[in-house]
Amino acid sequence: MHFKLTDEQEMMRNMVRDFAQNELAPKAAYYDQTSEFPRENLKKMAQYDLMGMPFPEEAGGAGTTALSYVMAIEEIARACPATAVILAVHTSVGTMPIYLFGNQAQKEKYLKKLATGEYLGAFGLTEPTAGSDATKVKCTAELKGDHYVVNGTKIFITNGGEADVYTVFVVTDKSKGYNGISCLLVDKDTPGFRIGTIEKKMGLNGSKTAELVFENAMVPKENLLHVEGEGFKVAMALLDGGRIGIGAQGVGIAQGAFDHALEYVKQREQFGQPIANFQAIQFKIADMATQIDAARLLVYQAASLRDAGLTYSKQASMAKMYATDVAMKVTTECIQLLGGYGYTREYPVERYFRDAKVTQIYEGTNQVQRIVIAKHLLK
Ligand code: COS
Repeated sequence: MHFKLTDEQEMMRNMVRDFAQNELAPKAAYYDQTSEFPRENLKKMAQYDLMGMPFPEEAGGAGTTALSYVMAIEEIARACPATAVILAVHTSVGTMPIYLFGNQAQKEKYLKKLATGEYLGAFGLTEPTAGSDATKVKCTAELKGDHYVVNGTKIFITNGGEADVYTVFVVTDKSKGYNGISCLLVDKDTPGFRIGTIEKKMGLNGSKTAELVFENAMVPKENLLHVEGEGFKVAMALLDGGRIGIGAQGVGIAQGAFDHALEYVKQREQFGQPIANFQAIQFKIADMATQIDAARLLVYQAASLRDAGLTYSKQASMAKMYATDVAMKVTTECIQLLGGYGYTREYPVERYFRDAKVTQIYEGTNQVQRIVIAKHLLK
């Protein structure tokens, strides 16, 4: 086992760190306060070849490993968590399905545009009655002639209303349970498809979360991804990869808040000295740094298994669960370290705290991660 990054990995991480700190961090509070979608950040990330990191160069991507990908997501989340989730969803569950399961025509139509950042991708699985139990999808797709006629709604869709193409999970055969779920690629201007409610959220305000509404939406039958009835397994396989990305986001959020808290305790004086001199503070920062490193190692482990072509479902869930719990714990402690200032918008730690919360919820709640881990242990 090697715990040291290669020179190439170090270089890539430093490049993304500099980019994120210089170009993304200065406007993170602005996007949080205005809820404006950070298009400008996406354009910059496209210029740095970050929009299609894991895809081969001939497909418009950068051909990076999963390990380098998670390091990049971590650095972007450390600077601007909302931008990190837009990118992570676009890449790992928005574009990856087309790369892994798309046919030649679908790849030609979508992959390059997504990988170069000309298009933005999204993933539509959750419904009002199907979240943790993804088998209970009710959105229907009936094949009539050359089109699937789609009816139903999807909720809590990251990049909803901003994406150009959506990977949407639908029931094509109700009698077959999860073996009757299929996956369709839905263009944003599909007749009968519209964006419904845009959620007002506690955090990650720069990223859009929307309802997708299908009213006799006409999706061309050639937009079926993979084969009918395999949609549930496609979704589960994609979520394994997506979860490593959310774990990386958790590490980045924790590290971003910690960076600010560490600087603060060195500057802030009470009782005639910097509060960093007090053991009560030192114990807290030691615990936080240890937890962040442990989370980072779990995320890197899951990504390395993926790079090695080994199974990584259990480790992806462990990484996602642990890293996002650490993000919540560390951001909470950071507010405590800053005291009254931590609770104000003058300092960014309250934003990291609000951004952290949803990482324990999306791409499978952390309770779901425990179910996945236990399933692997007990089988
Ligand atoms: N990769 C590929 N296939 C998988 C898989 C994975 N990671 N996990 C399960 N499958 C397959 C199984 O092999 C099984 O196939 P067979 O019928 O051929 O045996 C099938 O899918 C059903 O698997 P299982 O019985 O484990 O499904 P469950 O309904 O018990 O799964 C959980 C339960 C909770 C683990 C699953 O529904 C889940 O992960 N839910 C959370 C979904 C989620 O993250 N939602 C958030 C919204 S999307 S952002």
